[in-house]
Amino acid sequence: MIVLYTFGPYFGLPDGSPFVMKAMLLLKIAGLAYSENRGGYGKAPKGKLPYIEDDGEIIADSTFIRYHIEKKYGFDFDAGLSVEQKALAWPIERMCEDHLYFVGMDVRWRDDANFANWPAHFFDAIPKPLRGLIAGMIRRKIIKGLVAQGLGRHSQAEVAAFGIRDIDALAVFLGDKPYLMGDQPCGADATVMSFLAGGLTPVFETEVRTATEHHANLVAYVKRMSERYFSAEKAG
Ligand SMILES: N[C@@H](CCC(=O)N[C@@H](CS)C(=O)NCC(=O)O)C(=O)O
Repeated sequence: MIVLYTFGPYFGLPDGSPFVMKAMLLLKIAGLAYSENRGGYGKAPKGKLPYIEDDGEIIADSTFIRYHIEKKYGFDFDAGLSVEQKALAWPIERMCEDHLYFVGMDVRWRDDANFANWPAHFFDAIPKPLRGLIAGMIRRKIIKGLVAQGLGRHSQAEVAAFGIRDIDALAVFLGDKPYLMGDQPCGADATVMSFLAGGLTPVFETEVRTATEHHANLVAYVKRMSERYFSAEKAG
């Protein structure tokens, strides 16, 4: 059986990482059984989760996992989509993964209140004298990464404005369709659902979350996808 390496359920979500959630959804949409392993981070070939192990083969990165499913299992995530819809799916996914993701990281790790509310607790298992030091070190490393990426150079209000722009675009694009491209979920739904669900978690207080909550179609979409793919599971 395929093994998916995950972080585990956080923030009331099936996994704390939107990329891991995307991989879960891809496997579910393709109808492939998998087991989860929460102990793989230290051995992650690219230093990040998710990755999968399938019959001895290791595939790292959610998009490469998608390609693997398509190639090995012959599953077409974009069945029935026009050439134009397929072309559009790619920039929508890139906006979520390469822009909205960093907005979310900024909100969780740079904002003091949000950091204290949850990311700080990732370090609870570390004994007290070291805990604050390590948490501070990791936090600084992540913020440095956000500066290198670019978004971390802007004020938190400017970053939020960019995030809201992404959310508004997703809301307009989804419109009153049940799924991004119509009546059935496609590959890009795995991505969009994961990032929207992550952004809607009540754990973090953000203008982007409020903006998302104001789009009834996005809220209903997350509920629809959740019920369809995660209703049997209990998120932590
Ligand atoms: N492009 C990768 C991104 C994966 C990624 O950024 N994973 C994050 C969690 S959301 C991670 O493992 N971060 C841990 C680290 O950077 O040390 C994918 O699509 O799988």
